[in-house]
Amino acid sequence: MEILNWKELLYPYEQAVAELKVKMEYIMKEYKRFGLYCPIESVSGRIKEPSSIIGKAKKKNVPVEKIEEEIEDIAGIRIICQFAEDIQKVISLIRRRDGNDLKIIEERDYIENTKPSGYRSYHIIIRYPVNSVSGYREVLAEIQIRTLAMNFWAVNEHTLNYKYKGNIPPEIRERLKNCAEAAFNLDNEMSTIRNEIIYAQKVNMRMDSVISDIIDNIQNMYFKLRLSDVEKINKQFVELWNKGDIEELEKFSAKLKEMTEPYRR
Ligand code: 0O2
Repeated sequence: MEILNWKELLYPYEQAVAELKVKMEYIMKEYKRFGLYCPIESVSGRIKEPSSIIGKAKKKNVPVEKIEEEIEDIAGIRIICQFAEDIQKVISLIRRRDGNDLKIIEERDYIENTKPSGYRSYHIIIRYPVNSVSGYREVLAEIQIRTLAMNFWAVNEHTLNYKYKGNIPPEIRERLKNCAEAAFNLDNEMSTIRNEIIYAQKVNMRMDSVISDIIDNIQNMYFKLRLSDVEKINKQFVELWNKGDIEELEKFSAKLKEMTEPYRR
């Protein structure tokens, strides 16, 4: 195989992964900012190792000069969702960007069409534009979308595949298939209490936000009011906090905001 300038080859992929990660993280931030449930649990990205690129090129009979065109996952982004239903939402969010900041080349649904190994995940192959000081380029990238349970299985299976160089012993393969089945059932079971969990997450977010507002306001009062008055307010806050009633805490927070309004001008 011809010698490649790996640094030069991989740089635009590195940039693509970094930009795509930031874009996904901003989607997450936007959901949080509006107090909405976010279909993305976490995002990660990686550049494929040169040894792994060479291995894949050899396996697929791809000549060096065609690596960039034919190895689609040199740049990879992984989006993890809490629930199987969220995957569809994430797919829609990505499809909406098609023709804007990325171009969808292919979609592979390994959830509907589970691989014989038991692998489940949704893949979207994209073409992504990279602008750098050396000019404009387009690179291929693979976006993998899967649930926490699907990921748990895939990460462990990948480790075993690496150890056994793709020849996992049949008894372990069998166990992995059982694990894939268990992960599938876990996703289904979790889906039945999805609404309950989403509601609980929203209440937790409201609680975090109201408590940090109250603490900020009380903090400011220490500079403006008499110490004994602030301590009285602090005591009321601790009592409400112990009760844990979100509505009462929100009313209390609104009252404090009103009280501190004149100092903020
Ligand atoms: P890595 O180390 O994760 O980068 P192929 O080699 O034909 O299976 P192809 O044609 O590039 O792969 O596309 P495919 O099948 O969509 O798979 C691309 C990636 O999906 C793989 O990259 C894995 O990350 C993941 N994947 C696919 N099948 C499996 C599987 O059975 N188990 C696990 N754990 N992951 C899988 P790489 O290059 O194989 O590996």
